[in-house]
Amino acid sequence: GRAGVTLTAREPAGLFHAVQTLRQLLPAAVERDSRQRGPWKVAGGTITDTPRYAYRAAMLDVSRHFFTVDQVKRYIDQLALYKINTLHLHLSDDQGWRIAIDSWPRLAAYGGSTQVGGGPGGYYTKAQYRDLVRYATSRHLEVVPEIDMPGHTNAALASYAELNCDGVAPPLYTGTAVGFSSLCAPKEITYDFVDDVVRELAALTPGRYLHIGGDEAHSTSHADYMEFMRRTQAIVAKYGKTVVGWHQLTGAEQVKGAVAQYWGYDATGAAERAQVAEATKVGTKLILSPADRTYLDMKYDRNTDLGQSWAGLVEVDRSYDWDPAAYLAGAGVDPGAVLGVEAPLWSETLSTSDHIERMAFPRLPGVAEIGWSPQSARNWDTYKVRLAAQGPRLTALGIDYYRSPVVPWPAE
Ligand code: NGO
Repeated sequence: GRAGVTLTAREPAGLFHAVQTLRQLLPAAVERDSRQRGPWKVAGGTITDTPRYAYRAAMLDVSRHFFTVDQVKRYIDQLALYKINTLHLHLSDDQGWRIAIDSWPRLAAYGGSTQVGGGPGGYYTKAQYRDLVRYATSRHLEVVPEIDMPGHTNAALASYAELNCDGVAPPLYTGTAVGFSSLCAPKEITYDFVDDVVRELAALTPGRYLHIGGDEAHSTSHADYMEFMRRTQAIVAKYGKTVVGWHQLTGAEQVKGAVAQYWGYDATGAAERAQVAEATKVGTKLILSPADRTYLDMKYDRNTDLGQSWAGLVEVDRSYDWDPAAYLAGAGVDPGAVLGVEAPLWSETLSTSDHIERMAFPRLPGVAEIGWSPQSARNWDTYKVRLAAQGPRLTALGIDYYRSPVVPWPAE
C-alpha cells in the first residue's frame, strides 16, 4: 500500500529473502553504514517470487589461506544479500587443517599452523566454529563442512605419523601443488581417525550435509580409493549426515542419497561426464560447480592479478550465461538430478577480504541468479543492466568489485 510494504512467506527464510529484495528496491545509499538523508521511496507493485533451486551455495577455501571468523562473517553477509542459502567451508587441505578436533588435537594445533606461502595459518576453536554456524544460520545459510579425503591430506599426515602408510610424518606443506598426499586406506587406524573427525564435525553441524572431498586422489590406488570411499561414506551415514563429495566420488560406489559436486569444465572428457550421468541413474544428486563458469578463483581476463587460469579465463558474461538444466544434458543427466549450483572460491592466491571480494564480485550475484531465477527470465543483455545497478550498492557496502568492461556500470 501507499503507507507501507507487506511481506509474506511460507517459511522464515522466505521473509528473510523478501527483505533482501526490498533492500535492492531502496536507493543504494541505504547500504552505507552511516546515517543518510531520506525520504526513501519504493516503487509500488507486487512481487511473487520463488527460487528455482533449493541449493544455492558458495564455497570458501579457508585451508590454503586461513580466514578469520570475522572475515567469514563479512562474506556471509554479502552472500545473504543475494539469497545464497548454503556456505560450504573447505576446512582441510594439504596446507592446513582449520577445525579443532578434540580427539586428534595436533590436527589444528600443528596441522593448522601454516598456510600457502608459509604464513602463520590458524584454525577455528569449536566455540568459534559454533559462533560461525550460528551467524550463518541467522542469515538463513546452512553450513556444509568439508574434510577433504583421502587426498589433500598432508596437514593431517604431517600431524600424525601413524596415519601414513610408511609411519613417517611428512613436513608441513606451503606450496600449491595437488595430488601428492593420501591417507592410508589399508590401515585400520585410518578409519578410527575418520570416525572421530566425522563424529566431532557432525556434532558441530546442524545442517544435513557433510562433504568428504574425494577429488584428485592421485596418490591413492583405485582399489584403495574404492575401499576408503565406501567405508568413509558409511561413517558419515552412521552419524546421520548426507554425503557430499566432489564428482570423483562417482568413480566409487555411492551410498544411497549421496550428492556429487561436478567441477568439470569445457575440456572434461565424455567418459568422465558419462560416469557422472550414470551415477544420477542410481539416485545420486548433483551440485553444479563447472570450473569454467562458477570457479570464482579463475581470472576474469589476462590482466587479472589474482587467481588461476587452468579452466580458462572466466569473464562475467561467461560466468552468467549457462543453464544448469542443460549443462550436462548432453551426457544424459536428467534436469531433475540437479539440486542447485555452487560458486567455489579457492584461496591459493587469495589472503584478504579485499581479494575475496574482487574475485567474487561481480560474478557471485550471477551464480545467485542462476540458482534463483527461471531460465526463461534470464538473459545476459538484460542481466548486465541489472548487474550494473548493483555497482553503487557494492560501493556503498565497501566492496571493491572488479569493474568488468562487459558491464555498463553507471558513473559513481
Ligand atoms: C580444483 C582442486 C582444488 C584447487 C582448485 C583451484 C577441486 C575440486 N580440486 O578443484 O584443490 O584448489 O581446483 O582452482
